[in-house]
Amino acid sequence: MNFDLFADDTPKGRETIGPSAVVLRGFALPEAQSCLALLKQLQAAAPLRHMSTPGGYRMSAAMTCCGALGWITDQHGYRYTTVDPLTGQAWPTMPDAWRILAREAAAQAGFASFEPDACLINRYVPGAKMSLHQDKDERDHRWPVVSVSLGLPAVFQFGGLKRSDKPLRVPLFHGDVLVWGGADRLRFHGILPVAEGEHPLLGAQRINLTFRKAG
Ligand code: MD6
Ligand code: FE
Repeated sequence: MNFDLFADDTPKGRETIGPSAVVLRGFALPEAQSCLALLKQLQAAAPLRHMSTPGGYRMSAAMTCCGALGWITDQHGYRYTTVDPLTGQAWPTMPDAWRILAREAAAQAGFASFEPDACLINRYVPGAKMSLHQDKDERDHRWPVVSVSLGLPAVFQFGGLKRSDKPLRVPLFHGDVLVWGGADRLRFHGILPVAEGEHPLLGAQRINLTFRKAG
């Protein structure tokens, strides 16, 4: 672990964290301001909400989606839907700028022609976390997942193919983009509780956008 990663001036460049997993440091920084404006619009159409796991636990991260498909969890399980159950409307359209950002990040990581049809938006306030899980509700696991971090930093746990495998800890900062697929696609992963803090653009929150080709 390189403790300089926790310094204020966030690292740049690319860090390989698995055979097919890479952190593109600061890749989304040029888009960060416009991302926030888009986020406001999307939230007005599809509000952030705390979903419950099939086992009945309320997730501490608030979630919404955009794109043709949105991911939900409730007492019936985890799945993708075309309609937001909260509004009864289709999920908002994925902004072109986001689709292009995700495609370019995937290409940088060696996944050409990535066309996401789903974007999950997670908001973490200090103390919120994401327990270890696999992303496996997508139809074709040959496509990668592209994850954009905005706002407060967080520690990403990157485990193995078994839940019991000891996870790596990867700090993620505002503007970082994580791409993974291939042999890493089904690795368990999660987010440790977000620490208190104030981000100059986002205040006391971390936003994560994850792009997938789900259908
Ligand atoms: C998060 N991310 O960063 C949660 N999943 O807030 C994820 O669960 C995730 O970042 C698959 C691929 C990348 C991710
Ligand atoms: Fe995930």
